[in-house]
Amino acid sequence: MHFDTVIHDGTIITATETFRGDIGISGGRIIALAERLAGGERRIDAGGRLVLPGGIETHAHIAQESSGGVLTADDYLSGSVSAAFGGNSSFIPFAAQHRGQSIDHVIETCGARARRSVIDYSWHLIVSDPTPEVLEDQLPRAFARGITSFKVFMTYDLMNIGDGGMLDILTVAKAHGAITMVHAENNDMVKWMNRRLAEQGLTAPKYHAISRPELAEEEAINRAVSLARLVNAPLFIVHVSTAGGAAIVQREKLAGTRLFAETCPQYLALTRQDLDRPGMEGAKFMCSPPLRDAATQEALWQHIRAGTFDCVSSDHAPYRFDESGKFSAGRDVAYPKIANGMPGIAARLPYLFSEGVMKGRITANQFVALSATNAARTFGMKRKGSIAPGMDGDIAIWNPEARRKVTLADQHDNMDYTPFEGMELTGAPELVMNRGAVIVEKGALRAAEGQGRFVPRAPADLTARPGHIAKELDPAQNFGAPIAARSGGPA
Ligand code: DUC
Ligand code: ZN
Ligand code: ZN
Repeated sequence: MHFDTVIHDGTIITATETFRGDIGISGGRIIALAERLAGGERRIDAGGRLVLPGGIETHAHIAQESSGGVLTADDYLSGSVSAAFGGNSSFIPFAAQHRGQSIDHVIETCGARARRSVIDYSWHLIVSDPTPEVLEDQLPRAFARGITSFKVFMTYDLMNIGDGGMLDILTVAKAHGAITMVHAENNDMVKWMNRRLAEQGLTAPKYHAISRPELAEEEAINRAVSLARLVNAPLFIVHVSTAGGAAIVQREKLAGTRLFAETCPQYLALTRQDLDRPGMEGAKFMCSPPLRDAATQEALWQHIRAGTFDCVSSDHAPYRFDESGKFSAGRDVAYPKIANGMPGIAARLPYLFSEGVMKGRITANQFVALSATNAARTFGMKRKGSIAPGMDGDIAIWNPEARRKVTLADQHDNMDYTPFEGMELTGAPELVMNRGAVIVEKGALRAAEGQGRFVPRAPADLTARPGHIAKELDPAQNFGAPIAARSGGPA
């Protein structure tokens, strides 16, 4: 057998197995796994270090305009480089539709921007304007191109599509084998809190955390799940930040609901006290949903360990601490006018490895599941997320003993701060590959701009999520009303 590359003597870790051996790669794919493989134009000696599937980052805002017109600081070059240094071989940023835009236009714009990526990519569509044309023509065209997931918002006046809009999207998505992702926060609760805080002149960044109560997330997750259950459509709850929200996900998974969920490192590493820093420093820690408290961190770790979450994603939303980002509406503005989000695409996996695996909260196999395998299955990346013959040569070699302090320079992004600054982490990805090509090695970038490729995706893997048929949509129980047939069916 001819190998372009052999990775020799690795401790190979998948979501289910750990074994010592060699990996043979040819034509960008893994073609052999064995205790020992001879040959290879290039031989990489792993020396027993951990050989993992390259991470798949499924929540990143890259070259994305907010509804307020602010562009995130990372484009597809800097964003993908930062992801690669963080142990990722592919990512799925968002392609955001703003009101009045066609989905085809959004995909074309993102396609042009993504040509600079150094890692493989796809997009989740954000749908904010579900007109009949979008639902009937444009989304089906996107699915046919292999874009099989999108995000909707239950909050923000310019993005929120309402419960009826969500039912329409869930139904169309299901009919085409796509999965709907949701930002679940109760819009009216948040607006009510904003009004009360403004009336009392409470406008500093720390009040952002108060303005978006835990109950706003819990109520919206519950409602989103009910909407998805009505039409038996798969649903993915993004950035779960509360113990109550996680408990709903756990309950529904036990019941077999077609439900998936993620949480993010910032909800494990930081708290609302971080928003209470001097001056406007707290703005660096503003994201939505907001940071919570130590008890929540503990509960989220328990849910990670117990399998409630499918992914731990970064929600990389890079807005610089200047007029191009956080302060695009001015320096001394009230918190609702400060751009919402924080960077973390390079820190996601080192943080999860250090605090999760090295501190004994999760196993290395769980780390692989949370960082790559579940993402590949949920978002239909058939050749990614594991180490097996036939899979892409997307691999990260980790040194579990490397110790370092997080610095801005190590993030390799286009930001002027990292919220994880100064944290001491153990374990780091030292070599990263995408489709068999080394993209990061010995702290240096080896990838050429634009070598990433678009990945057409398949529907979500719904194994072990049988779902439920609502009586009122079951033709055997609803007097034969053809609601299911029109919607693509709840079965
Ligand atoms: N939602 C996100 O997913 N990221 C940034 C801000 C937001 O509201
Ligand atoms: Zn969101
Ligand atoms: Zn996000």
